[in-house]
Amino acid sequence: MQTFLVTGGCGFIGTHLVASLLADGHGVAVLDDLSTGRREALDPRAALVAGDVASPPDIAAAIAAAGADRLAGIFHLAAIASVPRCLADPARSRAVNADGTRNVLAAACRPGERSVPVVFASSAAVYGDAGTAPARESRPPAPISPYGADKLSGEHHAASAARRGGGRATALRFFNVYGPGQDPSSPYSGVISIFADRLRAGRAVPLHGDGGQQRDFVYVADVVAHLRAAMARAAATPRAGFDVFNVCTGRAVTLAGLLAALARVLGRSPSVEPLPPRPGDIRVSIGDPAAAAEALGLRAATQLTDGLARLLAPGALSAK
Ligand code: NAD
Ligand code: UD2
Repeated sequence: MQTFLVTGGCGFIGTHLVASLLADGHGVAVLDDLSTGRREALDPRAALVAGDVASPPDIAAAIAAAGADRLAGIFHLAAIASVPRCLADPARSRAVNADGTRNVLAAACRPGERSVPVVFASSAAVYGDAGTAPARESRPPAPISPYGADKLSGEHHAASAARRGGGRATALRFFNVYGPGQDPSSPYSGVISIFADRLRAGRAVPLHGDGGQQRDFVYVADVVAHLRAAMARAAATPRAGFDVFNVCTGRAVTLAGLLAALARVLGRSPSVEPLPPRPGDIRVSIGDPAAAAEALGLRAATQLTDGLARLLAPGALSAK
């Protein structure tokens, strides 16, 4: 049994990660400011510290709650996880998504002391709108939103802290994650949960732009498997350093194609509420999963129709 700290552990991906760690008998402490996450979504076996990753004392309190001596690693997921929200408040985006990551890494990688590995959520948004070929990690980043720029800045802070402090940091660039527990009532939620919720209720789906936007949708259980594999790899790698891997399927789906797939699974034809294109929106976002497959030994294998069927199972499509 090991003990881990999960920042953002009350959120969509965080609650799935915490459940997976607890199911394997590990101890878990969570640092979450409950801005989008919900206390009730967290398994009571995890210790919750309500606090902010933008505040170094809050991070220290969470590490103390986990038990500094027995802490095996930090999964850092806390962020403002929405492109429009970061556009609306770029100062807070920077404070949480860039400086928050710097703070977590500063606490984990301490020159001359025991460092703990950090695996953290970066984003496909760091690539920006870089064309139709699947993005490899070596593609020069070109973010087009404060969200993407601050995620990239978080990567740079993590890399510099790991090199300087002798620790190990792994950035996972998640593409578009979906699955049970993503709150469909928020306009800032992922498109799949919003579309599925509206379709199931027989309402029109709000479609920004022409529906030709392409995304690489990755099922949340596959994301959790990548997080855990990256932590296991970091723990088994004694040398200090920084790695970055995409978490994606390599398959492109247009929003129009997504609507058709959802309609098939639900047996219902969609009506659309047309909306203007969203500022800061990427047109095409597809990743190359080869580097993660090679280094971590796994692939995001869940097919979209299987993932949608699990999402649409009774009781699954709601904030947990
Ligand atoms: P989420 O909003 O459901 O979860 C984020 C959690 O972090 C919430 O519980 C929230 O309350 C908490 N949080 C936010 N700001 C905080 C702060 N300052 N201090 C402490 N806690 C804070 O989002 P999610 O979809 O679960 O995303 C998790 C991570 O994955 C984020 O870093 C996000 O940027 C990244 N990511 C998500 C996707 C996706 O498709 N969902 C894609 C790429 C990257
Ligand atoms: C997602 C993640 C973000 C991130 C990025 C990686 C969410 C909420 N955000 O941003 O964290 O790291 O992927 O590139 O998961 N759309 C509609 N109607 C809606 C909602 C969205 O048409 O009601 C469109 C939107 O304009 C975009 C696409 O659907 O073209 C996907 O939007 P999103 O908000 O689900 O995700 P994205 O790609 O902006």
